[in-house]
Amino acid sequence: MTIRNIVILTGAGVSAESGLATFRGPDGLWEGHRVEDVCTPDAYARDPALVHAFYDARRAKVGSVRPNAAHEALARLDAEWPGELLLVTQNVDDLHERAGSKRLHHMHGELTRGWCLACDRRIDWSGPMGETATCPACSSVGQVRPDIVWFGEMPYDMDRIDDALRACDLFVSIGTSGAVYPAAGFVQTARYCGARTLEINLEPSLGSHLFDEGRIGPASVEVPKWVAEMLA
Ligand code: BJW
Repeated sequence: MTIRNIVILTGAGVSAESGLATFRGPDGLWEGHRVEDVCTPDAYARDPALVHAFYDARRAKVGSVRPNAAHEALARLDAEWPGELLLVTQNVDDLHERAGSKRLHHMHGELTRGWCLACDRRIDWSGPMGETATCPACSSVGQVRPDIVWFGEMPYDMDRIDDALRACDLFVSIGTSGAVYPAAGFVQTARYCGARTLEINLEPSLGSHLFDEGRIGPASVEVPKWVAEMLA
């Protein structure tokens, strides 16, 4: 089968070796809270200080880490692959773009963006946000929340992702547990439309039986190997 169009999905595992905690691993709790208890609109309405503290801490941590060999290899594939390619990340860190990826979509939002609930604008954000942030666009105070897709909210640009999945010849899932939808269902869409499917993970994910091929190992080793094969 000739491969021209590729869709790649990444999850927290691709950034783990840069030093960012995954959500559902042994280090997956944040100060005793499960991600499902912090990353919801209800949790934000109930305790905005807690949710801001979670994201302020993660924004600070991301600023202190660097892309690893997996991010770099995916950026190389983006630069050198002659066909269509879309890298869809569930991650809210900016390590893919810092490595150089261009054809990139953050389906769960970005730590470096805020969303003003008063004027509905998305704005670049660095440093802490907290409960009393002033919107640089409309000057409202205390109305800016992290521009992150929480449980029960619609991930960004699903139509674009769906079109890419339906047109791809190869779907590759890297470092994601397959616990969160709609991302966990991408493999089924791609398969249904005739794509070959590959999973790269430290251990088989919940949906590993849906993939044609699984490569078990750290992303920093397995992704550069796979990219080298694709570009050979
Ligand atoms: C390595 C590695 C190394 C480690 N090398 N690998 C019941 C059934 C089905 C669905 C639902 C349901 N009830 C509710 C839903 C829907 C809900 C959902 O899926 N809930 C589940 C808990 C069941 N989903 C939603 O609400 C979503 N919205 C939605 O569905 O809208 C309606 C809709 C309808 C139709 C079409 C489209 C939409 C929104 C989901 C928002 C998720 N948000 C979060 C938090 C915000 C972002 C943030 O703060 O960072 O996103 S949750 C959290 O999980 C985060 C992640 O992006 C996401 C996925 O986690 P990920 O990346 O897979 O991390 P882990 O930790 O789970 O796994 C890490 C993996 O890496 C592991 O496999 C390791 O082995 C591996 N690994 N080191 C390679 N070195």
